[in-house]
Amino acid sequence: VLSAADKANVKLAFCKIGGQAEEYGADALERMFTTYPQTKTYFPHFDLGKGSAQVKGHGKKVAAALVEAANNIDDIAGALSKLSDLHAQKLRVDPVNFKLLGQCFLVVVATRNPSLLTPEVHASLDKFLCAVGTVLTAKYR
Ligand code: ZNH
Repeated sequence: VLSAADKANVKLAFCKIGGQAEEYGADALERMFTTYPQTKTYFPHFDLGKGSAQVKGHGKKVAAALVEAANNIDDIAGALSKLSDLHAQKLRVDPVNFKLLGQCFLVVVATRNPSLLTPEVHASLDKFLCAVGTVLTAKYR
């Protein structure tokens, strides 16, 4: 469960990431595909080469969903309800992959903005990314 301090840390982090969120999203995806190649199997229809416009476009969508979740941190399930339906009914991504993408996102934050990622913000962002993954896999059956 996200504490009041976690919520404040997550909001602060996304505030500082600001307009660069889409680049963070694309970097996180690129890292996930390289570090965990098995994740590429969900994107057979994508060009996954370095600098791919499709990966950039998808990074933008993923980042927008994370920003939406951060902006509605007291009701992440409500904010991502449609996306949760999509992942459960259509995409059926194995839940382990959400942890991998979450890890990659944290590494990207650490690389791009090291001073932002204090141990406290790290812990709060980790909890937040887990919460998002839980919401997106909640309707699997
Ligand atoms: Zn997912 C899609 C988000 C994870 C896979 N996604 C998607 C989208 C979004 C998202 C926003 C778009 C939708 C529409 O269009 O409507 N994701 C997300 C998030 C997360 C995720 C936020 C976490 C954090 N995913 C994930 C993973 C995977 C995935 C981990 C694997 C590996 N997705 C996916 C796919 C898709 C999506 C495959 C589809 C794509 C296309 O376009 O085709």
